[in-house]
Amino acid sequence: MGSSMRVVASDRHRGHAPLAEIESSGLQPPFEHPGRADAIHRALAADDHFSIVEPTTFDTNAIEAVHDPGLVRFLERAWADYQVRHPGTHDVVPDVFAMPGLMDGIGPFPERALVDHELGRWCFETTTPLTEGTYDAARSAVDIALTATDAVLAGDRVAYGLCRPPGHHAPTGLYGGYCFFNNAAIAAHHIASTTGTKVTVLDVDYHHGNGTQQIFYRRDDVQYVSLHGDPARAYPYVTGFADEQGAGRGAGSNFNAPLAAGTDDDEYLAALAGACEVISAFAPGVLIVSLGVDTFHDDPISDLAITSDGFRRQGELVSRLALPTVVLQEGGYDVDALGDNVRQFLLGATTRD
Ligand code: Q9C
Ligand code: ZN
Repeated sequence: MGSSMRVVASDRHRGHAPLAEIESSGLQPPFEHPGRADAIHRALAADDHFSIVEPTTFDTNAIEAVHDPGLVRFLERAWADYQVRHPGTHDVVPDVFAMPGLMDGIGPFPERALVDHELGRWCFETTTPLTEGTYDAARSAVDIALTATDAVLAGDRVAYGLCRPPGHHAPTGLYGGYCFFNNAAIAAHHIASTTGTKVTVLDVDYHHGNGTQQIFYRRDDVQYVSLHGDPARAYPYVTGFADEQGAGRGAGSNFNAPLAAGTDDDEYLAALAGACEVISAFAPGVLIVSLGVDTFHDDPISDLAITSDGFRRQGELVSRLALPTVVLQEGGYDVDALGDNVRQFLLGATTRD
């Protein structure tokens, strides 16, 4: 490798620090916690193939180009608003979800100023608490994604953004799945809208990136390609099936590869090779990788069987696309292996440098 890979990271992620998470109907310590990003940071800082830089600060324009501005305004003040009626609440979670069925036959869903009402309007599930520093952490993750993206647009062959919280479950107007702002989608739209270049988001996280799929489903300038646990058994259950292929102008620009439980390195790499053919046919100018390493065999919330060496092979395969590449962190919950697994993917991804 000619020079070290730029890693964009910030301590601001630590502000998002939930005490608990409702996982498979049980209340327990959160899988998505600050120790994750700290572990990745340590592993990359100890390897001189990487040089760690702070992000630039961006305003909300790039976020609001993808997300409902109402979601941004809500997340900015929701935790503080909640304290007024419920003083001392550490983890803010909705108790009522504003499901359309509540208003069936009555009329359009009303907008209300009460934060308890608004929580159920903007949040789609139970595992994603708001804490005091969540909004600042989510903004820092976007800053990281955009800083890594600008490095690639300025000529880096590969750059990595250590985003936390992750982003791929957040659609235009909702948060959930540990995600608040869709870092990868914001980066992809930023590239497509400022350069006119077609972009592919390749999502290798264990979970289907329902948010990224939704944001680009009707667009032909951003392709979404995902490998993930089959939603017939895996979160988020509602999306990620193979027959979701895009619509309107975006028909054919969405590709889902649902995988069986126990999928190993060779089987995964065969599916990834197929995904790379789909990407080559789309002919993007820039690639964004939503890098989840929760496909790891020891991950506590997933059921695939990828090894650390498998992540290096994934990176190598992606590098053969020979595209300017922005790698952004999504999931991965085996904290002991997390740093090395990310490092292996990134070393593989620089094979051609
Ligand atoms: N029983 C990311 O990896 N919990 N989000 C699943 C299944 C939420 C994962 C519950 C998983 C969210 C970025
Ligand atoms: Zn995941």
